[in-house]
Amino acid sequence: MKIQNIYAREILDSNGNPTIETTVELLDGTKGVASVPSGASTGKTEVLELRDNETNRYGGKGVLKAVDIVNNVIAPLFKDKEIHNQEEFDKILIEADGTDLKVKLGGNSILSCSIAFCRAIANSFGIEMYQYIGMIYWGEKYSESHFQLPTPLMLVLEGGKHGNWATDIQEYMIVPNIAKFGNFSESLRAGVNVYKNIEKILIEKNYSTGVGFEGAFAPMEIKNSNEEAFGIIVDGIKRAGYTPGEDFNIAIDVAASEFYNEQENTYKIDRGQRSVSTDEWYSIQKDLYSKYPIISVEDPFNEDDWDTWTKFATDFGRDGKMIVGDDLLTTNVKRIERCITGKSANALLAKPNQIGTVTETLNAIRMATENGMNAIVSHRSGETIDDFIADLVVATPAKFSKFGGPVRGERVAKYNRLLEIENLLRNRLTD
Ligand code: 2PG
Ligand code: MG
Repeated sequence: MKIQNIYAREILDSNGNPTIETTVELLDGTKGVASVPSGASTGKTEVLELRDNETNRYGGKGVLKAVDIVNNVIAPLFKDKEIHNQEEFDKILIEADGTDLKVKLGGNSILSCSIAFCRAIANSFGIEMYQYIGMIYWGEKYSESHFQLPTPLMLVLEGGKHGNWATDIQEYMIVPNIAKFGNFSESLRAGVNVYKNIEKILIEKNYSTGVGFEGAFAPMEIKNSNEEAFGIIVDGIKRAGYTPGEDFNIAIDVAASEFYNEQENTYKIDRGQRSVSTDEWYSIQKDLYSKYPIISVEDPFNEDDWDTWTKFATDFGRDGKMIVGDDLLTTNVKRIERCITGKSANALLAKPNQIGTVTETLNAIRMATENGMNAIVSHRSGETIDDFIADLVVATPAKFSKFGGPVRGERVAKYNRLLEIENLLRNRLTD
């Protein structure tokens, strides 16, 4: 496949911060356009998100340098070049950068090109994006039977950095029992029902119903910081007519590195009012989680504390419960390898922009799932309407999606794409 041109521009993400959108044009006239998301609670070992750092423009968050790199450094690498597949495309980018954290060209510049190329090829073949990703992932073992819709971890309450610290825990999600609801669309519908009932409960309590970065409620009136949130969710599930622990379970993202104080080696909880040691934080969490139907805990401890992670994963990560590494693993095969050896977590949160290319994201999912870990494909708190991650989760063995609440256009874009794929797959089977 010959590349005709690659070019980028600066656009806005869902938080009003600039991000990059890139177009890859093939010689046959087809195009692929992609834009990349941006995290707020980022892991230390993520690839570099290249920003202009010119404080008089978007508070330093402009991405004109990244745009310039795509237009004037990356585009010439591919001009009139014959590229055979995604791996070859990504390898050229990885080698041109040459650093572990993509500090030369920027992870955002590189990823926008990688996804745009992936989309251009799918368009040129006249196939769906998930089919092309599936071809890359499965190679000779490619079969449509690998495709499956995920169980959505649906965000209903948010705090931490995403929700003005309404709670210490960053994300509270409901997990529909997809076997019980029968399929993805029914699970989503039931999840929206719970979401709406939680809204009613908040209104009755005179709590605010404004949403945080990812489309879930972030009521500052919430008391007792974390525990009340669990109570509200359980009530919401019941009020919608479902049984907690059966129809719906709960998943959380603690994002503990965000309130860990390195100097003191303490966790600052209760909106920063109380400092507790690692051991205390461990037992507070264990107590809390034993009272509610929690089946997945993400980032319960600081991202460097591998030993405590291992202890917690052994202790809590049993009976199908997931201990999810996000900041711990940063979609990086070296860290996933360490995690597998040390049994520090049993699930990977896969985010393409933590590592910078489609190929490396697929490698991370492969390493995790071939070694008995679950994989969850995740959005970022700053998103665009790009729906690549919906196709990604369908094409790979990742069984879960984390795409936020069922409101805000940039979140709904991913859910709507999953609904579309569900239809496409259903029609194919009945063809
Ligand atoms: C997370 C993500 C997505 P952010 O911590 O899992 O919810 O947040 O994009 O801010 O890193
Ligand atoms: Mg996280």
